[in-house]
Amino acid sequence: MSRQLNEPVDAALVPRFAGHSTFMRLPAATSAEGLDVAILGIPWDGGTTNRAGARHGPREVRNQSSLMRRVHHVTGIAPYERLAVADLGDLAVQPIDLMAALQQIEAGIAAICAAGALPLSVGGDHLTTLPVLRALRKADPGRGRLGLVQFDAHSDTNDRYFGDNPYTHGTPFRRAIEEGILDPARMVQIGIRGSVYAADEHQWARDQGVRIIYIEEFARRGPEAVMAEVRTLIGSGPAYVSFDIDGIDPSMAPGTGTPEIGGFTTREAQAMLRGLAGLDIVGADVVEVSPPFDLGGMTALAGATMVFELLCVLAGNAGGPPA
Ligand SMILES: [Mn+2]
Repeated sequence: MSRQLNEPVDAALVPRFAGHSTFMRLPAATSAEGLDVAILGIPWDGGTTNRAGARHGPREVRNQSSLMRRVHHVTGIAPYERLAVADLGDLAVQPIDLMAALQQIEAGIAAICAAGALPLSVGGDHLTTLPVLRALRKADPGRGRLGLVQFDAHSDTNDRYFGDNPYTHGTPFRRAIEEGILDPARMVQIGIRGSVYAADEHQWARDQGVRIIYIEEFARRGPEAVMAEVRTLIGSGPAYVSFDIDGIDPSMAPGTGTPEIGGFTTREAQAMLRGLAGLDIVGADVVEVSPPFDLGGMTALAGATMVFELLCVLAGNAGGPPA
């Protein structure tokens, strides 16, 4: 293969606190052509129903991602030796018009798909995932509906907010099921908890066949058993991975708009992401990092680390010798 692989700026030559701020200190790219994985920001939180601020997520996750080194300490995978990766920058999404923003996000992801790259995006609130999924579905209609592995405190399958508004960060996965993008029989949500608006709030999702693993069940079974079930449930079909940072306990990730105490730890999150190895992942995101609520960048660091874990899973799946 003649494609060009990219390496992060050498930390032995330029200290990690210096230089341009890009995801993982990778080159900044203006196009996804030639890339296997495009890391990008979606700085938009127009779907947020309560405490806004996730629009500032990509910039801080970029900053904290300078702490990531080259090689995964468990798997030994050096992702940049296997995959062509770059920082594609942020999608230029305007913050005022929700419907226009959804179209801008979808168009941005569609361009990445058309270039043959896989989108690994950093939000932004969880509504950003809906236009990403729309673009992925349209990019390859022949591969069928997507499965979903969702790490989150919230199911995000509500119907309407503030009257008759169908698009908020509490509704993306209901819309994606309704639109025939996601196959609810191959959807699993892990870490769900917290008070709800109504006792039957999750019933619609359950009725569709979505597997909801509440945090209490997760705590009883642990990450390995849960991920074994996830791999069986997702099977060999295509799947998307969405990591809402509020799945992590707010003592470890306070910088998010809708924190819920009693969550999984950062270490459990890492263990779960490693358990995705072997799945046919067509795209992934880390969303809901909200720097205005963060402390010392700890939530952005958790988000950046999850991006690195996801990248290493993708690289492991790519397999084979270095290109
Ligand atoms: Mn969410």
